[in-house]
Amino acid sequence: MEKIALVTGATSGIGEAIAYGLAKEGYDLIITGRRVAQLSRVAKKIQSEFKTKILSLSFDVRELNQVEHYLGSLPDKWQSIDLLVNNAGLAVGLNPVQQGVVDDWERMIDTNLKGLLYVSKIVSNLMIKRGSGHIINIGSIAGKDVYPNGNVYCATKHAVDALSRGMMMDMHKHNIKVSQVCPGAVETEFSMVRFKGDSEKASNVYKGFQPLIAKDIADVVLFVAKAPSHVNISDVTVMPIAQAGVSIIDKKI
Ligand code: NDP
Ligand code: 8X3
Repeated sequence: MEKIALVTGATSGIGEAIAYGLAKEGYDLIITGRRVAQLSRVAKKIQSEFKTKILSLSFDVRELNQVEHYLGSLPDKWQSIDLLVNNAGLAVGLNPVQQGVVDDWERMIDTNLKGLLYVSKIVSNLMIKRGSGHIINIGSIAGKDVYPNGNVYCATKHAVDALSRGMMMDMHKHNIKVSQVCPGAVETEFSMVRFKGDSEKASNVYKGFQPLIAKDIADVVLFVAKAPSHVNISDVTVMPIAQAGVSIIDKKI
């Protein structure tokens, strides 16, 4: 087996691009996401180009029993995970707290925060047994600052920021690196999910400037993953040139 990477949320966007980039680098892959057809599309695309061995696991990171079922009983040869990319995440809705939708809040908190924890607990224990590993959390510029109506999404990404630092303290004595990559605006399915399928609202987010593409973030994740064994690039923020802060985007419209 080559080195093994587990990428959560690999069915679209940033996670898909990271999986592709890691395959190109020679990693074998465990890819996850809820959408079975999308997972199979990604696996086929990668395997049409590379000799990558792929284990596709379709589960919901919010469901502890599903996470434990799939990751707690991995076939022996897939347990030696060298790299975990905690990417699965989402924003749902954009409202002031007083008009917040509780179900939206729960989807964000359960996915971005609890899901990341459920996956990390199991995988970090596998890494600790082997005495090495690397965990890269996909945070956000929304984990460094807040914007109007972004309240709960920003809170979950601030939590990822805190967790990344806390996990680094827990893991470094086990020779496990923990890093965080924090993107600014990247054009993916993110805004379609946030606006619940309203394509006009979603496409407006990226109008009037050149956003990042998923590959831009994948390239940074690969750079972080490929650092020499004594180097941990612990926190990287990546924005489009038109963006100078979470809500400072120079739009030419
Ligand atoms: P996408 O919507 O394209 O991808 C999100 C991925 O997360 C999908 O693969 C989705 O898979 C997976 N996912 C969501 N919920 C769950 C769940 N409950 N269980 C399992 N998998 C889940 O958006 P992005 O690629 O943009 O988002 C990836 C990460 O990047 C997120 O953490 C996001 O917060 C972060 N980010 C995005 C930015 C952007 O501007 N796009 C900027 C900063 C950070 P499926 O639906 O198949 O379950
Ligand atoms: C996604 C970036 O600014 O839309 O994390 O919240 S933002």
